[in-house]
Amino acid sequence: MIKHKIVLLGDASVGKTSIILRYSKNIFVPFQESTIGAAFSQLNTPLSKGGTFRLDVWDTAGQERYASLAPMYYRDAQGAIIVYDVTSRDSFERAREWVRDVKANALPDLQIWLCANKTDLTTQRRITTDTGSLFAEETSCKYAETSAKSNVGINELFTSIADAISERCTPPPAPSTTGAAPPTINPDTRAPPRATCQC
Ligand SMILES: Nc1nc2c(ncn2[C@@H]2O[C@H](COP(=O)(O)OP(=O)(O)OP(=O)(O)O)[C@@H](O)[C@H]2O)c(=O)[nH]1
Ligand SMILES: [Mg+2]
Repeated sequence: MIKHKIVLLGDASVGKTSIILRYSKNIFVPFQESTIGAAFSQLNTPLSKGGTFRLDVWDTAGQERYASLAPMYYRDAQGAIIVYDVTSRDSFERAREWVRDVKANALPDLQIWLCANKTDLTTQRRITTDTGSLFAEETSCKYAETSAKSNVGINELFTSIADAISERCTPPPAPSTTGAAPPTINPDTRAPPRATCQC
């Protein structure tokens, strides 16, 4: 079975659960309750080249008392969405810490999306696009801006994740040998599957 594990990380109340709910059910809950521990969902995500890709998504709890659980969720993940709230400098500082912690402890080819959420709150915004995207560039993360409330950037975020992870999991095409019989693969000499992907 193909499994691709994604984890959402970030300070409490930045909108992790709201992002998942907007994507999976197209709803927004104005007074969303804090997540306890973590919540799991499976999302069939469209790929930009067509078809769908299944993501196993862990939505972690941002409250400080759950912080010690997070490594359990990101250690063997293929992707991490590190979310901050653009109206909260503290949440951005926390996101920077998450990037550092995840890079130090996760699989080496884990891909990180830095996600600036609540962009609908334009007048209260404290962290600009330039600040967020520059930090993402410096740390080799992808950058996304979203509003779970206004449904902006959410579909694009998940499609970008599915595209990136599916590309890593798809073996490169065999060299073309026009007219020749397709090459046979000796099962004993096939490359072992990637350690990080169960494709
Ligand atoms: N204006 C606005 N509010 C949002 C947005 N996303 C989430 N919220 C609100 O922010 C609050 C926290 O959202 P949650 O999705 O529970 O945040 P969380 O990151 O899952 O929080 P924890 O589970 O405690 O870690 C809720 O009241 C949401 O309605 C957004 O894009 N815009
Ligand atoms: Mg939550």
